[in-house]
Amino acid sequence: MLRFLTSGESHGRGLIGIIEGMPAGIKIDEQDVNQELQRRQKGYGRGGRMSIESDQVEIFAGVRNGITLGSPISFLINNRDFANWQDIMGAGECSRADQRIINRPRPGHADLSGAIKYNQTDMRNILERASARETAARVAAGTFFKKLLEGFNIYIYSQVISIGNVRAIYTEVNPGNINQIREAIEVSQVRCCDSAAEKEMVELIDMARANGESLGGSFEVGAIGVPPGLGSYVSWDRRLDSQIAGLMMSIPAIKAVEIGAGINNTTVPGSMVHDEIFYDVKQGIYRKTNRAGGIEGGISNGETVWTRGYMKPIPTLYKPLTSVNTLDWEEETAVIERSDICAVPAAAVVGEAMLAYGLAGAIVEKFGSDTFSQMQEAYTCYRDYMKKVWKWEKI
Ligand code: EPS
Repeated sequence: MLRFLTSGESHGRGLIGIIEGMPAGIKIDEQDVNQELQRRQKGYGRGGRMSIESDQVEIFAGVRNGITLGSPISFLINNRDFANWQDIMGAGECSRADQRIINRPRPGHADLSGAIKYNQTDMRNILERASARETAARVAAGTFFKKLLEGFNIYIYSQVISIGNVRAIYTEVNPGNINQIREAIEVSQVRCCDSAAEKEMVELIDMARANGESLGGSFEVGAIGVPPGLGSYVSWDRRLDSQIAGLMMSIPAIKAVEIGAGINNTTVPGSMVHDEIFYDVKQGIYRKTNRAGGIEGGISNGETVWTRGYMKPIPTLYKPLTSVNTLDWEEETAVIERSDICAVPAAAVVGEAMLAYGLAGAIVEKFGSDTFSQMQEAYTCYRDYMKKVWKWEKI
């Protein structure tokens, strides 16, 4: 079983990740991870923290000479900002801990619900872990999962679909255009391949910043090259779509998820939803549509697996909403914590890591997890079975 854990507070010493269940024999180094971390830091509308941090990973264990050992992998991402916070957020006695106390919870963040749950009068003890800073560790872990998937010719992509009320013209990603789309998205300030929409999104973010507002939006994350047969309907918790939906929802500020065109599919009759099945001797079994998002009955069907995450506007507003000071229960405005105006592009990169984790877990479940090469041999046998029995030519 593949699993991972992260630890660390936003202004503490750093973030730590531990991955258990990765096979031996995967080639990876710190530069691979750092490239992913840099992608997460980008995005128009990101806050001042991104000019302090230049996220770099140190791999502590589980990798030797650039190859995974099969043992637990651990890594560290130092918080450069800790230099400014060590007397406030250090593990030992802090001489300035009382200087950044929070008693005016931000509507929409974990401040109040977390303080109630953990009986914390200083809500900084909540927001430090609830912060989206934690997602840097997920992206680092996601690099390992992506490397595993690439050994099976499975590639992850993401694109921003909307920011606020600005919606991009949609371009479906497929094996034929993924490299070209990825190039366009990587140079976009908002990870959107519609340059006209990108311009409008940037303007909208500038307006939000000027008005003390924040913005949410939506993004698509997908995986091409996924073989049929991952996940299962036999038990509720093995359905691949429910696993992926949960992983996307676990990203801070995500409040809705759809698998494939799940939302639009509710508005049209069945004959316009379900992806008809065709066969010809050259292609084998194929489909002309993929509104199911590559998953039917909780099982991957060999089409692109795609999902969309819907992100609420970030709770910190520089024109704060009404809240309560929990010291005297008087009505006051919520605290203002340095924050992003819009982090939808960053959330898309985090979504890639979470989708990669879900699919890597399903691959490990189906093809084993001790040795990368043996998993690939098992996959070759599976592909032969798919071709021979199911006339499947796509993988
Ligand atoms: C973030 C780091 C945080 C926030 C932001 C994202 O750093 P700081 O709190 O020092 O500014 O900027 O987190 C949030 C917006 C949030 O609401 O949690 C990061 O590294 O992505």
